[in-house]
Amino acid sequence: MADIRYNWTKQEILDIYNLPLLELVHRAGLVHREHHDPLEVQVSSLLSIKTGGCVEDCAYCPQAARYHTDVEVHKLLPLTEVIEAAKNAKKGGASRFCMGAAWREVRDNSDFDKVLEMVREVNALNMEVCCTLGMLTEEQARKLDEAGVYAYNHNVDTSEEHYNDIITTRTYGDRLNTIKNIRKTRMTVCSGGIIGMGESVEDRIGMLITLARMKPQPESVPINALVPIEGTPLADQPTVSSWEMIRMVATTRIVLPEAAVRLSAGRGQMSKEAQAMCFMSGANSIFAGDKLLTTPNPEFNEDMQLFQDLGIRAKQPVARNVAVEA
Ligand code: SAM
Ligand code: DTB
Ligand code: SF4
Repeated sequence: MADIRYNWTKQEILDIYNLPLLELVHRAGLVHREHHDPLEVQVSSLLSIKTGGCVEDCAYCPQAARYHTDVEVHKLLPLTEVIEAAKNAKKGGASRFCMGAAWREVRDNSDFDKVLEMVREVNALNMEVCCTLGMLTEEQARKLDEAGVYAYNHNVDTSEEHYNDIITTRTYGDRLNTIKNIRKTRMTVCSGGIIGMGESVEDRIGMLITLARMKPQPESVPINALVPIEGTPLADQPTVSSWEMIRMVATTRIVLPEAAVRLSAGRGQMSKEAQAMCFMSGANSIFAGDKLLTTPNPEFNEDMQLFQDLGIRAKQPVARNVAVEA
């Protein structure tokens, strides 16, 4: 698209972020309408296929082994359980099924082979398959692609400057490298971050610059509000205000005009009206289902009621390597 810019400066984005809120929402809405159907929202469903016991030290994460959280740890789920969950998600109206694992990185072992089988089977249900399994080599990315993964989620999480305050067991460069490996395949890139981790507005903008300078830009950008978890170093962070979430979504929409902007974690802390303002500001994707990976999410029926109240339609899946069911 001719009007995608890859050379945004910090000051330009800062000026956008700090516009009077109603002006910002309006401008983001205009960009949104130019590039997307404003009444269509993509619905993803999440399943944690391997929970807890992770060796990394991500300060926000309930699944890091070193923090004492009350997350229910389990090994890789059996295939049948995953397929059952995917079928239920599809029945509920989700077009994308996202499988998450509390791994630092994918290892070439039997668990990875099992995940590849899960991908093939979920794909055969005519759903877009998404995975978020940690760092990947080029070879592993290729295997996931061949099994039929539509999108791989790997968040940059925050700005490069703030990264070391949040995670020390890997670098920003490691993250970018995995994203490069995803790009070498047909998989689409899903990458965003979290607000409410004690970062400055400049850090939020820095994160958006990282994403906006990627060529091509990520197809999907999740914006998470921190869900503070007892036992993690970020447990006492104050809840992100809805206004900040709306500002962040609107700014993301303007600098990443083609991406699906996903209103991700933290939606449960927002009113229906605030969520509606996020949709007006360019959010066009949500996680639905009563659970994210380990924390609660709005009830599915509640979301469908909200869609009805706002006149929103759930987007149909884009088929990949799939024979559409009769
Ligand atoms: N282990 C893999 C990784 O780190 O890439 C995949 C799973 S990890 C849980 C996926 C993303 O969930 C993280 O990058 C982070 O952005 C988000 N996340 C985790 N805990 C969160 C929390 N408490 N609040 C908001 N977002 C969170
Ligand atoms: C993303 O950016 N948000 C989702 C998904 N990618 C995998 C995860 C949110 C997790 C919130 C905390 C939890 O439920 O454990
Ligand atoms: Fe592990 Fe991912 Fe949680 Fe970090 S975010 S501790 S890598 S599961």
